[in-house]
Amino acid sequence: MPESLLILPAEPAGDGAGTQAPPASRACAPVVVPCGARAITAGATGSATPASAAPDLVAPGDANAVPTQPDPAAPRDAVARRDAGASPRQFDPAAARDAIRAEALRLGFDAVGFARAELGPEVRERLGRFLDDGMHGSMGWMEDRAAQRAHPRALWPEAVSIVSLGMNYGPEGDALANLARPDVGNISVYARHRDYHDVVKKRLKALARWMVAEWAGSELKVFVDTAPVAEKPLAREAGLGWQGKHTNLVSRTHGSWLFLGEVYTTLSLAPDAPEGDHCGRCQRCLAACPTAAFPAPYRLDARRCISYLTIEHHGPIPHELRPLMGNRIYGCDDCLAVCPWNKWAQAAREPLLRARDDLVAPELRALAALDDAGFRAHFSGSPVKRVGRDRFVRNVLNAIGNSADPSLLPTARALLGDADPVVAEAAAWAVERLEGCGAAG
Ligand code: B12
Ligand code: SF4
Ligand code: SF4
Repeated sequence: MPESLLILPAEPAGDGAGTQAPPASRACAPVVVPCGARAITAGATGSATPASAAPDLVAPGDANAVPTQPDPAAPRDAVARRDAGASPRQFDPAAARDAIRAEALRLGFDAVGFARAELGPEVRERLGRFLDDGMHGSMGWMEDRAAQRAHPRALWPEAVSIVSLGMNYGPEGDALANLARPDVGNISVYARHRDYHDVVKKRLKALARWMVAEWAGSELKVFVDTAPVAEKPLAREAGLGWQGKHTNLVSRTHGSWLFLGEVYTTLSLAPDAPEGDHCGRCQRCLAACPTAAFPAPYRLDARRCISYLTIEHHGPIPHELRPLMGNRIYGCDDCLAVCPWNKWAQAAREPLLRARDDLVAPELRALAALDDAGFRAHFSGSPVKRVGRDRFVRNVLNAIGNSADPSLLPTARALLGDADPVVAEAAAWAVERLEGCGAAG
C-alpha cells in the first residue's frame, strides 16, 4: 500500500487536442499523481498505471526555407535500454539524466529534455495578453489558474527540474488528403486513434514510478495537457523544439507531430539548451489557416480556430466562420501539416497512436445518423468521445452544409427536429445551404 498518492484536481478543461474531460466529469476528474519516494515503491502501486545545438539551417530571408536533416545520432531519438530491477541508488546528476532519458525512450517517448522549473516573465506576459484580448473565448479555465500555468513553481513550489517528454503521433499519409472529399468528415490526426491522454499518461506514470524507485527521497508529479502547465514553453526550454509561428512546438526531428507531457521533480537535473526559433521567414502555416485565426505570427485567436470551434465551443458556431471550415469536423491540422519541418517526420511508432481505419475518412451520412449510444460506442477510447454526440453532430452538419452534395439533403432534413436545439439549428443551416446551391430535392 503506498504511503501517499497525491490526487490533484485536473484542470476542468483541455484543449483543441480534445483535451477536455467529458462534460459531466470535467470539473472533478482527478489526475493521480505519484508523489513521494516511498509513496511509490516497486509492486506497491496497484493504482498507478503503470538539442541539439546544431546551427540554424533555415536561412533568414528564405521564405520557403526547407530544413536540413537533423542529426540522426541525436540521443533523444535513439531507443535505449536500462538494466531492469535496479534498486534505489545514490543521486548522480549526470548519470541520472542519462538514465531518465534512456528509460523514457524505452517506455515509448520519442523526445526527452530537461529544464529548470522556471519560465521567464515573457510567458506570463504573453499569456496575460492572450487572456486580456479574450482570445481564449469560452475557455474560462485558462484564466482561473493563469499564475500556475505561467510558472511551474506557482503550481508546485517544491519543483526543481522538469523532464519534458514528447511522443510522436506523425500520420502515415497526407494529413490533409480528406479535405478534397466533401462526402467524408475530416477528423484531425491527433484524434484518429486512442486518446493520447491515456497513452501518454500511462507512460508518464511508469516513468514516475521508475524514478521514485531509483532515487529514494525524490518527489514528482506528472502532467499531460489538462493541468495548468505551459507545456510548449517548457518543452522549448528543455530543447525539444521551438514554438513556431503557428504557436505549437516544432521539432527538428518530428516536425509538428509531438504530444507533450512533463515530469516535475525535486531532483536537480542539469537543463538542456533551449531550442532556438527556426522558422526564418517562412509563413506557410499562417497562410494555410482557413479561418485566418492568426492575427500575427506566434499569436493565435482561438475563437477563430477550427480546433476550438469544433471541440471547445458549445452552442452554435458563428455563421461567418461556418463556410470556411469545409469538412473539418473535429480539430484541424492545416497549419501543422504545411510546416516544412515535417519533411523528416516519421509515422508514430506507438501502435496505439496509429490511425483507426474507420476514423481516417468517415462518411458524413453515417456520422450524422449517430444517436447517443451509437456515438459513444463508435468513439470508445477516442478523444472524439469527449465532445458528446450533440456537439459532434453539429460539426457534421456544418460539413454537410459545406458539401454542395445534393444527396446529403435528406440526411440534413432528418435532423431538423432534433431534440438538441443547436443540432436542429445546424441542420436548418445545412438544408438552406444545400438548397441554395441548387441541391433541392
Ligand atoms: C488551450 C489549448 C488549445 C487552444 C488554444 C491553442 C493555443 N495555441 O493556445 C485550442 C483549442 C485552439 C488548441 C488547439 C490545438 N491544440 Co492545444 N492546447 C491548449 C493547451 C491546453 C494550453 C495552451 C496555452 O496555454 N495557450 C495559451 C497561449 C497564450 O499560449 P501559447 O500557445 O504558448 O501562445 C503564445 C506563444 O505563441 C507565445 N510566443 C511564443 N514565441 C513567441 C515569439 C514572439 C515573437 C511572440 C510575439 C510570441 C511568442 O505568444 C503566444 C501568446 O500570444 C495545451 C496544453 C498545455 N497545458 O499547455 C494544448 C496543446 C498546446 N495543444 C496541442 C495540440 C496538439 C493542439 C492541436 C494541434 C489539436 C488539433 N489538431 O486540432 C490544435 C493546434 C492549434 C494551434 N495552431 O495552436 C498540443 C501541442 C503539442 C505541440 N507539439 O505543440 C498541446 C501542448 C497538448 C499536448 N499535451 O500535447 N489548443
Ligand atoms: S490552421 Fe486550423 S488548427 Fe491551425 S490555427 Fe487555423 S483553424 Fe486552427
Ligand atoms: S510552417 Fe510555420 S511553424 Fe513551420 S517553419 Fe513555417 S512559420 Fe515556422
